[in-house]
Amino acid sequence: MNIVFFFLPQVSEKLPDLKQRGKLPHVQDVVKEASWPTNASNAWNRPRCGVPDYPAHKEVRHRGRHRQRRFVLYGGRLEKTDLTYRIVRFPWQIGEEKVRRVFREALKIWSDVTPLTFTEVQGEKADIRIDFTRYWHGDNLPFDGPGGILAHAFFPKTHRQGDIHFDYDESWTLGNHMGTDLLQVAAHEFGHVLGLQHSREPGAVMSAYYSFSYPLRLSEDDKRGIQYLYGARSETRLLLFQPDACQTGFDAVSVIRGELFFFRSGYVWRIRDGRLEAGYPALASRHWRGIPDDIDAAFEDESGNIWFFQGESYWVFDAEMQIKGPESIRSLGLSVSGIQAALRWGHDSNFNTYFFKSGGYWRFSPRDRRVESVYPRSMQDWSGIPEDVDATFRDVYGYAHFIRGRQYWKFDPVGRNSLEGYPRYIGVDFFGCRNA
Ligand SMILES: [Ca+2]
Ligand SMILES: [Zn+2]
Ligand SMILES: [Zn+2]
Repeated sequence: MNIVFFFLPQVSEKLPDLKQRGKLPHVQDVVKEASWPTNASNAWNRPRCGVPDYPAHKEVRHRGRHRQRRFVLYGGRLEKTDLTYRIVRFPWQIGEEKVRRVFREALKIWSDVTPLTFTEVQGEKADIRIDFTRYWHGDNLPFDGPGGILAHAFFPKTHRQGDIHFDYDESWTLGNHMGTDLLQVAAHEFGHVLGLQHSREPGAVMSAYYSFSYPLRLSEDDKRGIQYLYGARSETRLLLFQPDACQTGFDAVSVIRGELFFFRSGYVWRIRDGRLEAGYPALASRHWRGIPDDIDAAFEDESGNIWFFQGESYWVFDAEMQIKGPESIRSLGLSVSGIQAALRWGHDSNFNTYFFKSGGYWRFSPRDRRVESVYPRSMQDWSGIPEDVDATFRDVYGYAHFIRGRQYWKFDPVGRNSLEGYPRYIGVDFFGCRNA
């Protein structure tokens, strides 16, 4: 069956003369794209998405406490959250591996804030199909050559659900102004395939008009829209997997303002004077908004700021206020990503801090914000400590603790070796668990 066309003008504050309210067809079963008159004003030629804007009464209007939501839903969502995608044909300007990376990145902004997952498949059926086509290409929604319409996509619960088409005739490019940025357009079209309509918020990824803004990130409006459809990621995930301190290992541990904080999978345990504080474990995001669920390492610097690390990025907080991040850890002089542990080792006046990863460590000066060398030193300097540690911290007496799995080693700052009788179990010594 072919798709029925109708023409629906762009409703825009900037083009009040073009508003044509009134005789709009029933939007209930609209499956089509708009086609634009060629003799209209130049405004029509602004590069944009080929999916039409729907009239205002389809807009979901909720009054939040502070601001109105402006995202628009088409009326459905995909019925599963673990999705596959396939790239059928590629643009000629960009190498295939790079194109793959672009689509991964464009999907990630949606999966970062929802329970959605995306897996690329090749040569088999996929939930989302990405193609580069020209002019008439089989869906009654022809492209128009260079400029004008850049791409279009089909909403959930329509008969071409999951299809995304890019106009092959655009000069696709990445990260510069020499053409049309594939990442930006792809992120937008994925929003449609997942069920989002155009947003009226100018800076939104889901704005109908092409824009170029790096780094690519969802606006608050985009985020509310997609979470309205699929829910938020942390809630769905974390409520399922609250770890048991007697049974789990830890992502990171740090003393913060004299109290000991253990981190695991988005949760934090807070220990003061050897006792777990009431109300813990709690969501780490309650204290530090915006840090990832799976941090790699944390430490408190000499001015009491707390640093969090994850993958390529780090964040710095002054108490609960973020003052930096996400920043690339490369700016600290590291050439690896995913450090495993961070230790502030207080016996020298430079407040040196150590980063650990896979049998090596780096000395870092928080004052200079720089590791002394890009090359790691050998873990043999830490006598008796295993090569791969998950977390480390220094206690108030000056002992360093190194954690791996559910066990820890205690390191003597004077003798510079691991104390006898270790490793011991964290659960038993810090959380009062009966046995390990
Ligand atoms: Ca075009
Ligand atoms: Zn669009
Ligand atoms: Zn098409």
